[in-house]
Amino acid sequence: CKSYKLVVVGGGAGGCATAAKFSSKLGKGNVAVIEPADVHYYQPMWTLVGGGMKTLENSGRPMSQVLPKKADWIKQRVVTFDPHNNKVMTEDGSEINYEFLVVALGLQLNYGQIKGLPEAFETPGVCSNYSPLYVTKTLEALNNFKEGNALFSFPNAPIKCPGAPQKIMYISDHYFRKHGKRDKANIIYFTSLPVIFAAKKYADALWEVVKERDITVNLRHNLIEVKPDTREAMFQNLDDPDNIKTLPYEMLHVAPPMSSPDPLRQCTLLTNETGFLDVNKNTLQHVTFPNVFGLGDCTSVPIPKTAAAVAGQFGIMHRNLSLVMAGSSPKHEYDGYTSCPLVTGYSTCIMAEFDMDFNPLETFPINQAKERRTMFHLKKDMMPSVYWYGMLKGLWEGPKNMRKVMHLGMSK
Ligand code: FAD
Ligand code: UQ1
Repeated sequence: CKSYKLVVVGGGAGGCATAAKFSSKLGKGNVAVIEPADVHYYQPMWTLVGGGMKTLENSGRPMSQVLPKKADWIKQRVVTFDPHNNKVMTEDGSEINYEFLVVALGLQLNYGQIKGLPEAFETPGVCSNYSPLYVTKTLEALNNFKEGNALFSFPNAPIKCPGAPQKIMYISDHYFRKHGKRDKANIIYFTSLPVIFAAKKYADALWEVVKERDITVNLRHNLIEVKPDTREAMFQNLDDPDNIKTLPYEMLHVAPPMSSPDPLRQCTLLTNETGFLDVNKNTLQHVTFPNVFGLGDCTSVPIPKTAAAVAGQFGIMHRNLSLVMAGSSPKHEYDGYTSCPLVTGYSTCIMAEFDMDFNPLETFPINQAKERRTMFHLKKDMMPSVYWYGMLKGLWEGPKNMRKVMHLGMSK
């Protein structure tokens, strides 16, 4: 049975950054990352892959290349947590002991919860930017679109990058215009939420975008079934559950329901009532096990889940964990910073950035609710390098310092 000073579960955005930081600090043999995947994907690129601006290959690197050399990579899935005995179990039956644990498992995609959807993915026109299995079907659906309904769904569950289900809709609108088929397309957004976007400043801007582009928005509607044989999708009105709308589709883009991963959800010692890792939302330390920290999509921190948020959390988490390792208590506090680059076509983007109260927390001293080319290039051409060479090496903690400089020290 192996034993480490620090075990990191999950080698995605948060786990990889954490392993890089602590393996360089603690040295070889002291840090392990448990991660089953062969490929590490930069998921934020999938919006662009769906629209044909990047390829799926552009978005992935071999896991062996991105995980830090000084950490031991245990290529396994964690199946059980035992926080009272400071150990985790992996699929092959091994036990791994830790002094400190960082949980960064991300989210599980539950496509199977929508009746008929798994079968519908085998047919043309049904796509999803959320999975490497289905993201390349999005461009195919756009290419093959002739005429009819193009439907875009947002599920009745917390998801990562809550802007992504509508980003691809704006890209599709632009694609249809560029290819002279916009007048043949009826674009409709169905969201389970009561709002178009959580932060009001950007929601107001997005309502303008949908109006201008002639897009229909149905709030509080949830995709419950897909019928691939008749090419129909069924949406339930969440405020009037007996009211079910059935629409034919030519294209259907689905954001699946998501949840905390099963192995974590099953360990109720570690999770809250909704199944997420129960951490203090400011210090990121677990509420009952002080030697456990968490960051990223799998935690209970009440903010929209994004890689930008993971970057901000990482800066706080690694400092607090270092303090706890040294026998002291956490003193750094996360402000809830998150960012969602709302791509609105092939050359524009609204750069939403806000705090835990959904108040804007913008990096640049310009109105970021406006659609801009500069922000599109930041998202498409600059963020991938920030991610691969900054974030995954434990060197990027979000744009906080940049924001302070840009606002001459007067921003939070
Ligand atoms: P992840 O990066 O998802 O990593 C979780 C890791 O845990 C994975 O490597 C997985 O293999 C591993 N794992 C899972 N189960 C187990 C197990 N049992 N044992 C061990 N390991 C396990 N964010 C932005 O900031 N900006 C954007 O523009 C943006 N756009 C997005 C667009 C799309 C289409 C998608 C899908 C996401 C987007 N995001 C964006 C969100 C961003 O990708 C995530 O918020 C971020 O990756 C979360 O990091 P994480 O470390 O919490 O989880
Ligand atoms: C960010 O920090 C980040 O993390 C790496 C992202 O993930 C890909 C983002 O999409 C964005 C927008 C940020 C925030 C950075 C700036 C400069 C606004």
